[in-house]
Amino acid sequence: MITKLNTLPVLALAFLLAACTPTDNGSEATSQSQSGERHNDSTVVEETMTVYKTPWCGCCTLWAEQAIDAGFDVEMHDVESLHPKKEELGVPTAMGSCHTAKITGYFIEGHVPFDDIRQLLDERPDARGLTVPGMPIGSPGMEQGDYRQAYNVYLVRHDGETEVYNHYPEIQP
Ligand SMILES: [Cu+2]
Repeated sequence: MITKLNTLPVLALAFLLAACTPTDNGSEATSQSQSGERHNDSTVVEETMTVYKTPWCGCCTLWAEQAIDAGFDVEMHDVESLHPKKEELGVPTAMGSCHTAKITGYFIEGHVPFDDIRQLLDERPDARGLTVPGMPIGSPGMEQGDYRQAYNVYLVRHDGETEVYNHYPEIQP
């Protein structure tokens, strides 16, 4: 039982990394026009957001670049393995994604939309952080045309309990 639980996150992570690489190559040409969008509502966020990612993760970089465009002060760190950081910050293994960020005591796991991070910093709930598990198509940094699959942003409480913080419905272009 224990060995099964231990191998599962590793397999999930390998899948995530494999899934990220093709989108990286394909989206390089389009990332320019996307980051050229104007964000009129973006007031500067004072707190620095530290982003931990593996060197070969393209969608992680796209997300971090969009965070900068959205007014966040971003510091990027390449790491060989994200597991120690996820463990330190209390990201539930079943709810992980391709990159892990930290801002004022909260973790931000995966492709979390930036308005949700702003809301978190405004509300300051008693929690560990926010996560978008996996890598949903159409989340920030995971754009594939105009399609968006439905996904949830989860708030992870200190006891490990999770609740839906925001829901993004499917968009069919
Ligand atoms: Cu990703």
